[in-house]
Amino acid sequence: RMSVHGPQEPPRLPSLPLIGSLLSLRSPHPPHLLFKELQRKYGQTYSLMMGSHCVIIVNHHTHAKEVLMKKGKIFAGRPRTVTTDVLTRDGKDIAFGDYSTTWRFHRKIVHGALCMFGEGSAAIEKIITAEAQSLCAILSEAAAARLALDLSPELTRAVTNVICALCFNSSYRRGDPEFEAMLSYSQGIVDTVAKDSLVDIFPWLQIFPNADLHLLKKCVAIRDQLLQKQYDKHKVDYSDSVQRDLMDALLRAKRSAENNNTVELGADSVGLSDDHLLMTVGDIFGAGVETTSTVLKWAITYLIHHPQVQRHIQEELDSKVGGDRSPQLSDRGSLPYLEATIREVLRIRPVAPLLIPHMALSDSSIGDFTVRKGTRVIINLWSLHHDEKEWKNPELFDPGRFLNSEGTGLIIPSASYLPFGAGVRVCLGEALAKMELFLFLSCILQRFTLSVPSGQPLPSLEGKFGVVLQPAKYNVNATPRPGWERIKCQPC
Ligand code: HEM
Ligand code: PLO
Repeated sequence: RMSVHGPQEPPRLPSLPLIGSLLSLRSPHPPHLLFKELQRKYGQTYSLMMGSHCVIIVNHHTHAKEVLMKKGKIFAGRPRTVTTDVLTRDGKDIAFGDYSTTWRFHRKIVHGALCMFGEGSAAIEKIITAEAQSLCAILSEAAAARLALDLSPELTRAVTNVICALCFNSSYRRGDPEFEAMLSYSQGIVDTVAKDSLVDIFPWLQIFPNADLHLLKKCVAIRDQLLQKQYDKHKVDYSDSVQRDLMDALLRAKRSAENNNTVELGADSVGLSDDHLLMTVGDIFGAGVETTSTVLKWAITYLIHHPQVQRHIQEELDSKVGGDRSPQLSDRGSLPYLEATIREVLRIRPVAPLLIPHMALSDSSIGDFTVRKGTRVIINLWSLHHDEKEWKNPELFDPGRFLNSEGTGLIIPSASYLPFGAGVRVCLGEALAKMELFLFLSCILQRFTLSVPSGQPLPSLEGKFGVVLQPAKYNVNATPRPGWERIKCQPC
């Protein structure tokens, strides 16, 4: 659709105060659903005012890819907001920090460290597998005691231990008070940070309940203490000759910048201040915990709704892995149905349904629409993943979408699929997350069948919108599969 009128503004919503209050008053629909609905009236790309900020909402994959990939560098900015500034000491992190040389530098260091300790290392596979096995031992215990279990804290601890190993070379035991503290502060942050303001809203003082800001500050203070403790420990033990984890990698970069010792290249000037280091680790730790555990919870929720999918995965596991050993990463290629299921979970319930808001760093355009520097751009991934033209019956959970017609090979059936974003701001943890999802789910389903206790309703599929889209909590029965009764499930 070429415009004959030259540059034009995207359609703009008229009743701005209404939208603002809809969002802040928790309209019956969370913003990703509301924004999808508004397409009917305004088209796929439209704009609205939030306070004094112009925000463009993108609902279609062609415009989304233009923003993220083709013009990725122009739209790589991040707007600053009150809550993210509290969390990140004014944007000194990767996810919420604006595009800058400091940001690029940190992304590079983290990327390198994740390759070294994550994707590329056999050690991380061992760590994940061990965590998966000890998770299974807990399920086994509960099954023996005929207890239904809220899996959420157990999954979170397992995932936390993986990211702890990567960031701090440490781990938490069950019942560790520091872990319990972490659980509750992190939930406090998820509940309050970028709340409604991923679609950054109105003058904060008017709509932001003080109680929320207070809670956020309290939770951030506890988190910061925890990060600081790890930082101090690492500084004491640090040696140039061994890099144990991400913290060491960052410390090494800092030391090396300090040794350069010129005024221009000092550690602070390239953004290697203590604050930057702490906030970067905090990002990876927070993202590492909240995203992966959320996807695992969604996966289990959908598996409980679709026992036939569970059976199909188990049959695949039985025939390709068997019962004598745990699944390993090298099995990934021979378990396409499990991979397809993971892809479908990431489609139907994207962790970050609006990604993180982007911002135009210079005047530009999206399709025929002009976009001024400073405009915020929200990619509605929910719309992409539920586009009826791209996905048949989009609310139906069907892993088969991601398989070829013989059911033997994986496909991406639509261009309207970006669970990890794309381009300059693409997720840094994609490879790690996929390893974890595969190893945890395969280990659990090899040994157990998951269901809700008889008489209980199926868990809700409606997510709670926040900085991540979370499923509600419920209890699960894990029934050991034949041959996987208690004794075989002890952690090795
Ligand atoms: C950013 C998805 C796991 C680290 C993002 C974004 C998405 C995403 C959609 C936003 C992209 C944008 O704003 O354009 C996911 C999903 C995950 C996952 C679906 C799990 C299945 C992880 C893990 C880590 C991580 C395990 C850390 C190890 C990050 C970071 C960013 C990010 C640091 C910010 C990147 C930037 O702004 O430059 N992720 N993520 N993610 N993710 Fe993930
Ligand atoms: C989760 C709560 C933690 O205590 C702090 C934290 C840090 C990084 C955030 C993460 C939270 C939520 C998920 C985010 C991640 C950075 C990238 C990731 C926003 C707030 C996603 C999905 O984009």
